[in-house]
Amino acid sequence: LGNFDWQDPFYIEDQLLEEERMIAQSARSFAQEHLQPRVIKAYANEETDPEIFREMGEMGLLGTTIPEEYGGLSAGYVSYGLVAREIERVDSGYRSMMSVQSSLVMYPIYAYGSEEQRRKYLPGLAKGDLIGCFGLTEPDAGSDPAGMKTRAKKIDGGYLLSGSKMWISNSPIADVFVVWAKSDAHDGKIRGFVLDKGTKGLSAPKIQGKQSLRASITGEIVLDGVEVGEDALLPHVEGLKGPFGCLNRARYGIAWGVMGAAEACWHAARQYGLDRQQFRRPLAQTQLFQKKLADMMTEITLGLQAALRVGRLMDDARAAPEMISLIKRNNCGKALDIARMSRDMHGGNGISEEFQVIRHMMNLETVNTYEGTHDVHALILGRAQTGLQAFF
Ligand code: TGC
Ligand code: FAD
Repeated sequence: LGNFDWQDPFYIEDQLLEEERMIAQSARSFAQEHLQPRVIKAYANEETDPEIFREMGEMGLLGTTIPEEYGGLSAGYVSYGLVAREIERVDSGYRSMMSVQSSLVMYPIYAYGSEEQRRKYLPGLAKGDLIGCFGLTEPDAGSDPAGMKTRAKKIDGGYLLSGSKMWISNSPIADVFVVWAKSDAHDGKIRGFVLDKGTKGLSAPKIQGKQSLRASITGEIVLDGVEVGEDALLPHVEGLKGPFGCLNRARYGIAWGVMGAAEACWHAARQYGLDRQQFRRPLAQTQLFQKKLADMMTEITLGLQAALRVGRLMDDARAAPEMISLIKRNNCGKALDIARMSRDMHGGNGISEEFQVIRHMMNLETVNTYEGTHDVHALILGRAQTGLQAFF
């Protein structure tokens, strides 16, 4: 029989290719050296340093799966997931910045865009010289994006866009806006548009006062009669499968990312339990404490193994959206439970910024909600096994 490694019970590390291990290692060094030292202050002050995009770009962490000829890394989805895990080990907000840029902005431009759009935007987005955002959610259309009110009206030589988007990561600092609207020129079907910052009628006010994901800036997108040319339309997709094609990738990355945040909380709880004495012995020498550590280890190990399995299927082009719903939902819910448990195991210190677990806990509330809430993914999985849709 083999040895047991408490940090990696199923030898996930062994199941990775050499290239994947190297990408994970460089993402880890970057996250620990460049992101960890600034996150406590950034979160406290609700500040996002846009320079982080350039730093991630320099490390090759933006557009990991996009071909090299457009500035990406031509790596697979397992590599992308490993990057998400390492960044989210520090903070879900930083992972959010990376995953919006990679899966929700670069991917649709690559997959649905014209050659001109690819060449115009992808290299700058990969370097982090350009910052992107993705506008699907609206004030009255969140879980039900088919209910969106944003419209694209055909005009001479292009389109007139009107409407508003809500809760959009990166929007106040974005240069490139991927926006979804119902187009009257396409039978009212949903179409994607790529807009440039500075276009008349386009603005992106910041949403202030978030108590979660404070290191990642969030805003609205206001489209007050924005005129764009034909070249702004993403030509190669129509309908909800456009935005969902991007969400599949981002949700998959989140399933890895939240396991990074959960690992940070687990390791912190273990160390705290070894260091802190009560009743003349370490907290870690109590049955209740050890049971909680065992639960954390179990859920994280299973969650990582599941994410790796789906990543391999993604790389083989065999992953179904329902598999992604399963791991997004499970891993977010479990990570949130683990963060709450770790907060509790730290006692009073658990509420202090210094111990960091409450920041992960607050962040994971958002991650459990965005990209399809925990319950919406349950309904997707319910429909998949009964053939009955229970959304309405
Ligand atoms: P439904 O009838 O199920 O489908 C409509 C059309 O869309 C297609 N489709 C998919 N295609 C590819 N992948 C998927 N996962 C797909 N899901 C659906 C479907 O095949 C159909 O195509 P067609 O050609 O037949 O028309 O649509 P519905 O309106 O009943 O949808 C229900 C539901 C709940 C599944 C869906 O609307 C949903 O998932 N809602 C959640 C919304 C959501 O995830 N929003 C995310 C916004 S972006 C974000 O949160 C970014 S945060 C990023 C960060 O900061 O990290
Ligand atoms: P609602 O849809 O109103 O849901 C409220 C509650 O009702 C939830 O518990 C939900 O599960 C439940 N519910 C909804 N429908 C049903 C049903 N049929 N049956 C049972 N229960 C139901 N969006 C973007 O487009 N781009 C972004 O970059 C982006 N970034 C975000 C960043 C942050 C910090 C946050 C908080 C959100 C972001 N979002 C973004 C929006 C996010 O995707 C939505 O908040 C999410 O999809 C849920 O929509 P909602 O907030 O309108 O909630």
